[in-house]
Amino acid sequence: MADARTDRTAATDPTPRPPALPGYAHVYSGKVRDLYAPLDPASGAPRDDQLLLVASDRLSAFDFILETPVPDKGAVLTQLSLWWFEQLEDLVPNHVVSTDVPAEVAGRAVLVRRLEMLPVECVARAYLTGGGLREYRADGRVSGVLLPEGLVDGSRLPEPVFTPSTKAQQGEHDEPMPYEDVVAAVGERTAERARLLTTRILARGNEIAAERGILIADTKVEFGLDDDAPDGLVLADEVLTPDSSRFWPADQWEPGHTQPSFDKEFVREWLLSPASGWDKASGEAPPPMPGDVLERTRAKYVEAYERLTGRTFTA
Ligand code: Q0Z
Repeated sequence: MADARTDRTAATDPTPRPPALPGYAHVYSGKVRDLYAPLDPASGAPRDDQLLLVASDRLSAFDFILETPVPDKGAVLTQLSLWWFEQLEDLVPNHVVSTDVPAEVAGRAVLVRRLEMLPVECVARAYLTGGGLREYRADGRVSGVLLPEGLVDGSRLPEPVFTPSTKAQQGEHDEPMPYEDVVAAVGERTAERARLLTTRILARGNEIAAERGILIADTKVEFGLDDDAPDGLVLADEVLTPDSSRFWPADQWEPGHTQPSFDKEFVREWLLSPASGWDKASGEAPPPMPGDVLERTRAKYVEAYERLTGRTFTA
């Protein structure tokens, strides 16, 4: 008989073990994704040149991983990221090797080149909100860049601004990292290239998304180093997904207050309403999502994918 105190598969466990994948060794798990190393068939040892990135259906809200997974979320985000890599191919090379992955994770996993990652979260902001807005209110700047006066929550910036942050430990929040610290960490040339690429990726993303009714307020990308790449940098991890970016519905954009989130609007609204019975300030885990909130949330991820790519999502 399983004991809920020791059974790590119990529904109450906040950190379920990632699924075992034959032929792969588990390397690391983030909040919503799992990382594996393919095993060399001859030696059985983990390869050191590749990784398998697996996106789960887990969803985080208010810094909690909700216990109800969102069906197909991992596949939608993986397919969206792959589509963006193609759209950005002329700007920057990427880490993708193959989408030929084990059946258990088909559609939501990608085999990638294992790179030496920059020790920096590369963030760019096209609209002002969140931490960027807090910085602006303090001294009129974000990440040292002087902005026009009179901007409010949701204002569009004159052009995307690079606002790098530190890579926090699991459970901690990233903190703003002054550009000069990025230079100290990776060198002038690489810092400048990362800044240029990150802002270009967001600008290109918004050019494409705006035609399809979505604004991308900000995004976080990761780069790996590769001596063979034109500028030494390779775009890695996921790119321009709702998990790595703030997507806003363009038709509801109204600077002056917090913008609704394209993907998490329904789940956040429900969690904050009396209907959920949850008190954000309690520090307790949120209750399981009702079916209608779950279905509407799943539909938003699929809608983002279909609007952006012009493709129909098929699981
Ligand atoms: C990505 C992450 C997680 C998924 C390391 N190409 C690469 N080479 C080396 N390292 C990475 C990559 Cl993408 C890398 N992450 C973030 C964590 C699941 C992605 F648990 N960490």
